[in-house]
Amino acid sequence: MKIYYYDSLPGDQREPHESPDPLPDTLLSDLSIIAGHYPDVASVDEIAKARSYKNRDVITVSPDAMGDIYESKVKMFFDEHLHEDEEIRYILDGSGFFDVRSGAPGGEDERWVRVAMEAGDLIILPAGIYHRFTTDEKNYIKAMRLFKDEPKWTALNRSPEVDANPYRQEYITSVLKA
Ligand code: KMT
Ligand code: NI
Repeated sequence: MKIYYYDSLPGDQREPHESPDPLPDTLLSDLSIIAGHYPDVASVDEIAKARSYKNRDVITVSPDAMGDIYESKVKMFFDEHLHEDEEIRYILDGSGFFDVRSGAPGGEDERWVRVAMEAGDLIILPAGIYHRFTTDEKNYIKAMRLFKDEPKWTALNRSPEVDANPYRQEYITSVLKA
């Protein structure tokens, strides 16, 4: 796992886009994100149990697995969005990027932070954080998606209305303290 500021320069979203700007050490905890390497599924089972997760599925995002809809799916995952639940992803194979928002919402210092994930990496994004996902230039990732009960991963794309969503407001008040 590697974490850095996204450079926001033109170019395909699947390129690394690594900015040289140094990242604050406390970045992940400031955003209330948990991320790390979990060597086996048994260690993921433990965290899932501790957080009362009961269900999971496995998704493969690749042209082979998805066929013609691959490009449109990848573009859709890259639309900035939030969820009303935590998003837990465990990478089983391949690699990809989760981008998360840092800085004051709508402020000049608001920037994308890119989390480059590969097999064995796990990320927990809190409810209400704006984020997006893309495959990298290898165009292949296999990930486990964990959820508490029913799959509840409706993506709410960024808009003034979603800014006012109670889960977004809770994240802003309790985590960003903005
Ligand atoms: C998401 O929420 O954007 C996804 O689940 C993407 C697929 S998981 C690698
Ligand atoms: Ni998401």
